[in-house]
Amino acid sequence: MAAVLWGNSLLAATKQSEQITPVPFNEVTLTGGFWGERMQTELDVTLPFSLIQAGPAIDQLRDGADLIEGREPKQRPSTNGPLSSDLYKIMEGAAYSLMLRPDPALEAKIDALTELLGRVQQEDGYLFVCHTCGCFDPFWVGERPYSKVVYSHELYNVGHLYEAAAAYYLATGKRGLLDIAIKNAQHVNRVFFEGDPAYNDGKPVMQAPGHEEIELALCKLYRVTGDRLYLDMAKKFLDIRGVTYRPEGDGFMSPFYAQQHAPVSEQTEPVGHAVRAVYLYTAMAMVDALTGEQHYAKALNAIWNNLVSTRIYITGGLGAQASIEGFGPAYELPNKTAYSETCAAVGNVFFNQGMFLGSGDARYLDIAEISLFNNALAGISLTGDRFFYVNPLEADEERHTCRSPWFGCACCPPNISRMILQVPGYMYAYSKDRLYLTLYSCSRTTVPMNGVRVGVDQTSDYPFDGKVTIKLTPEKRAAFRLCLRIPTWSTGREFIPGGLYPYRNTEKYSVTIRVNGETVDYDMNNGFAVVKRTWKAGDIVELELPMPVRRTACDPRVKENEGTTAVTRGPLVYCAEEADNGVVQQLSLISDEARTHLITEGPLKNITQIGIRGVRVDAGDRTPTEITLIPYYAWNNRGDNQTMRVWLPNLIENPNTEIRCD
Ligand code: FUB
Ligand code: ZN
Repeated sequence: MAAVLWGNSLLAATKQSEQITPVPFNEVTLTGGFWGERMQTELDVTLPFSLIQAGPAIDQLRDGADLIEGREPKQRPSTNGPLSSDLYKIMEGAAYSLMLRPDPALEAKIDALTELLGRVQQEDGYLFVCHTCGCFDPFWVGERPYSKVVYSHELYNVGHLYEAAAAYYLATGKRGLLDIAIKNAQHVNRVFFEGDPAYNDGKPVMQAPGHEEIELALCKLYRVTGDRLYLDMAKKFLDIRGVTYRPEGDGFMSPFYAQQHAPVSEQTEPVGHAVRAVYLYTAMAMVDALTGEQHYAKALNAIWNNLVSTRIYITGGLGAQASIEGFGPAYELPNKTAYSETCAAVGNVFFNQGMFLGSGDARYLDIAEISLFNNALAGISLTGDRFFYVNPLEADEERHTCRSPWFGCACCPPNISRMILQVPGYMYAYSKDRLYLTLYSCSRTTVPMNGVRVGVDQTSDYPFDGKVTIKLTPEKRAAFRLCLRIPTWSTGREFIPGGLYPYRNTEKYSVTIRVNGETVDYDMNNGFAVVKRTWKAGDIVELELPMPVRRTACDPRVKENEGTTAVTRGPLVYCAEEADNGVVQQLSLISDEARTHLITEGPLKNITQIGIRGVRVDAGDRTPTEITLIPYYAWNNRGDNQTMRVWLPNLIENPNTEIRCD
């Protein structure tokens, strides 16, 4: 079994000044707190629930296998192409869970599914049940395998299979699923880059898939097998995108939809379908990291800068237009009709985590963090068994939103689920003489610093409290730099880097760091407070990140948010919900006066809410009121059809504004 586990994280570029290695999620123990609770729900509820919900995807494979083997299936296999990708994501999540908590029954289920996949996979490695068993809609997947690469999802599906296979191999050392993935990847290489007489008249297909995913998955296959073929394939798929083929038309045939309008190394803005885009950018960052080259760095920097300054929601969500599930023009960020698909926020975390590991710059973690805590987490209920696909920033009496137990196209539930399982892997990283704390949480790990094993024990009520206590236990005295992430939201003038969301109340707050009770000086470097000293067992570091209630404005070019304010605290975006406030479209903010309150019972137990002074306007009457705000991720957990609003009319700076009750 491979000795090194990178989880979903990326190995950093070797050409940067220092190589940053993330501590893999299964080497970090959650010791309670926010993520401890979420992980418990994930393991106890979400995973078993997802496996039940994956019934149709499993039936599709079973019926397909029966048909292929000449038996009468229970029913005709479904023609829904992407179904198996959802199952693969669940299998990937199951693999992570097995690393955290052994479960022989779950392992047996994954083994049985592996066996089923082996029956469906063709002798030559092709794996897409719809074509193999002849149950397909040619409009979506073409008449023959790989005859409609622009939409068919054949490569998207197997990409998720590779991710599952890599994870399951690392979790169990079993090769079954990995061998299926390898057999398929070698087949894809023949068909797309060499020519296989059985496909495309023997000519190499040489076309990038219409839904990115296989590129980043091939990088993972490379990492577990060490076989360079897969990294080369990932790079080839990236380099032919927008070069060997450009669709023409609208919708999914637009050249922008799947980022095929230009060679990827020349792209400058995020365009098209948001999930496709962030999977592409993640793969570009991974390939640069794994090759140690900077093929895509210029493009990635341009795309990232444009993203954070013109097209990201304050919740970290991506995708303003439902019609393409993707990006609109700069500053088009509608609230009620925001698409902000859960998968896009999950992909945004992958992308930004990769950008951090390639650069050591904490700005990327600021974006990863707000996408995770706000848009991504909103995608799953607090009970772990209800989901959002789209994540609007406002719901009114006409446009309600309900959580759903699953979806016909169920990409989102297993995506947020597999992400939560990997969150411990986003907490620590290290380089030769730097120990990075990147996401604060109650957790414990051991990090190798210059050959000395250093125990780290962290306690914190983050994200509700900015105090973090870290106990260091090096095996022997060790000199290294402790790098504590200082998020943009804590001291800067804005919520996230990029200029879209400046704070209205711009008081300066400072960070305090104490070592063994004494305040210490630190250097700021790339968004980290760096404390350099020789550490000994039992040293206690206390970090205090200021976490006042902030009123956050929006760049005036976002017309939708004119005259409004969002309330944030720490990395969390807050919202007003009907369950606390009645119809929230009647509310406006009139003062900065705010107080926080920890909820101790009910569905929102352990969540800090905010009370802020406001006014209710109903039938022309203005009534002063305290507006109750809860974290955006926690909305719609107290019944459906709630009105909700993130951006509230702001009468503080604009006292004469007429209040709209639309
Ligand atoms: O096409 C597969 C997935 O379904 C996409 O990533 C999502 O946006 C949804 O359309
Ligand atoms: Zn999705």
